[in-house]
Amino acid sequence: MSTELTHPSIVDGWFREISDTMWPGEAMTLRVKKVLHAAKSKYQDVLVFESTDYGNVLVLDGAIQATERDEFSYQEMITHLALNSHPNPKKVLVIGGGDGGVLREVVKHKCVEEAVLCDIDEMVPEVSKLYLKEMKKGFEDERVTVHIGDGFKFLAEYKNTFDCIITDSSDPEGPAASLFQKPYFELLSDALTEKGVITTQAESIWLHLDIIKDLKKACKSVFPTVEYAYTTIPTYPSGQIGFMVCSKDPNATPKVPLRFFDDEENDKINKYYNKEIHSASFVLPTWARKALNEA
Ligand code: SPM
Repeated sequence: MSTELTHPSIVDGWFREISDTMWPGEAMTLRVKKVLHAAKSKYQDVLVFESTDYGNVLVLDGAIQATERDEFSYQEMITHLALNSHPNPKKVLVIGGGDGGVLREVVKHKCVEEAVLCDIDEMVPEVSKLYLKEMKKGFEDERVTVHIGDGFKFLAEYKNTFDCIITDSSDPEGPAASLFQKPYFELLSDALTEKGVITTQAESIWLHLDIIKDLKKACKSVFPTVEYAYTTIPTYPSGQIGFMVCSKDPNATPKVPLRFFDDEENDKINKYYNKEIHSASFVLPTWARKALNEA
């Protein structure tokens, strides 16, 4: 007799994403068809469920990381904003991103010769390979190497190595908080080549302006070029999430892509990103622009 999996975040058939610190007083809810995986890894609570309308959903420590219906908007933007702001990215590192979605986007760039992923939690790639059929494609490219371990320790071993580094982190609570602070950006800068570019998950202007301001200050204390861009995504709190795009090149202009996919190719391989949205994603509403200009 098989026992159906359950999870405390699912009540009356609805998953509820509650956080009193990151998005107080609001919660995304998704209707659950079936729980596919519910377990504690060495580092976090890992839940995968099939939803009625958003496909399979990956949830870490109670926070939605990706749904099959809208994940592309986050993964395409965090990746192509970085890679298309570099003149010729050959070696790319992804910190976090164990679901493989960002890797899938990195390997769309033919100039990339090597893509390395470092995630601390081996359970995330494992469940992705089982339940997230589009995201797992990231692991299937022969240019990809996966390293399971601590991003800080991994980075400390590399100097002047990567052309782009993408940090696909969880929210800045607990261990992930260090990925939003100056020492981390110093490590990234050291691991980058001369004109290296990073993007890092940079939260929502609707909910986290103070976090974004502090993050921008930390980035600016290390990188000469720092800009905030964003994407829309229905299943992240407030439907919007940003990225800090930073370059070691003081003359870099991330708002204008240095490279782009031609329109025909773009429409075949990307669902959200295009060269127009690359530039448009840096245009902020007035209140957010004012707040971030002061940072
Ligand atoms: N590759 C996708 C992983 C997503 N990485 C984390 C994004 C954090 C988003 N913060 C909001 C999470 C709550 N839904």
